Amino acid sequence: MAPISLLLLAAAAISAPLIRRSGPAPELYYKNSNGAGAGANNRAAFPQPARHFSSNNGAFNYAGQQQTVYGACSAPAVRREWRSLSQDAQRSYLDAVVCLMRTPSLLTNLSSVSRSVFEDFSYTHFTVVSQVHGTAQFLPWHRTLILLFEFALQDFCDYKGTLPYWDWTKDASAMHKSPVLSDSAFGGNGNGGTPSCVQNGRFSSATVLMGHSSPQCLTRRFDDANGMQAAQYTGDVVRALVQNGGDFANPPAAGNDPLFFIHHAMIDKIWNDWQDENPQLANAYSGNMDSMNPNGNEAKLTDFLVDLPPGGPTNGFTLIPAIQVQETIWSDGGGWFCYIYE
Ligand SMILES: [Cu+2]
Repeated sequence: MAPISLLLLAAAAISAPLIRRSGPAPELYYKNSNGAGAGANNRAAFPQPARHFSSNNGAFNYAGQQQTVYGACSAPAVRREWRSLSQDAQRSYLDAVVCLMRTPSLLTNLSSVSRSVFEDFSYTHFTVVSQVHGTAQFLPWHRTLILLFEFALQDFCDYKGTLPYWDWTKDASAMHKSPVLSDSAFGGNGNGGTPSCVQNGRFSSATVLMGHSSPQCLTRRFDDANGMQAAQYTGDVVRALVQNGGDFANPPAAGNDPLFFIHHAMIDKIWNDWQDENPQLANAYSGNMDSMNPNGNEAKLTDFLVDLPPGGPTNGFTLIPAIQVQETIWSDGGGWFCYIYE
């Protein structure tokens, strides 16, 4: 992304009011159960779904899932930037994440695969990593993963809030001063050892599994040597910051770090902002489906989101429900997708 557009985004984030999608409905959007066409003229026709999953059969259960119908989101949840939450709200978010790390896995009872519901997310991400990075599904798939994570916090850990996002542009000039990376929040950089363990914050005693042969400390290795101006916030600089080492730097292991979810909420917000500024392109979707075939251009709005492969150690249990890309294109399109960013 060009530096200038990030500057504009940063400026817009400071003063932007809450924005509902105002562009055209995706042409391929589902029709509702009465057969009525989708779109603004049929707004009231579809009920809000019981959007949370349940676990009463010991697995992620999507029986309550209803298809997304554009315009059916009448009361969107609002996601806020981390530092605009009260201390109490920050604490309850972190409490809920810790709780999810202590909630036994619903995908498998093999502790070598996934030990908790939190790790069900990092395991799923780990397993399908080549199909959801460097591919067309990057934005819709991560949008959905973090939405399900938000639901899991609410369903399994009684979390009353929404998923916060981390506007890292606010921290670009001094990452080590970020309140996100403070003692009372997500903790800061690793200790520089091998592994470079995070030793402060709410997750200093957590152990992580994906991408490691056995459980080990959560690791980070940020490069905070050069203060950055927002104008210098280029892709290379971001890579130096987050890809210098540690779990977050390695896509298969990235889901180990609780920062992953608030970081992807920021990415998701940027997608939203871009759609608002480019309504004629807001439904655009194309590209390759596998990072091993970068020139493929086979992706379609009717593709289903990538899920765990059949078989494997989870005995057919999966996290990602049958959702088509077109259902995810609008964060407040309807059904489960009913949130906006402040
Ligand atoms: Cu990812």
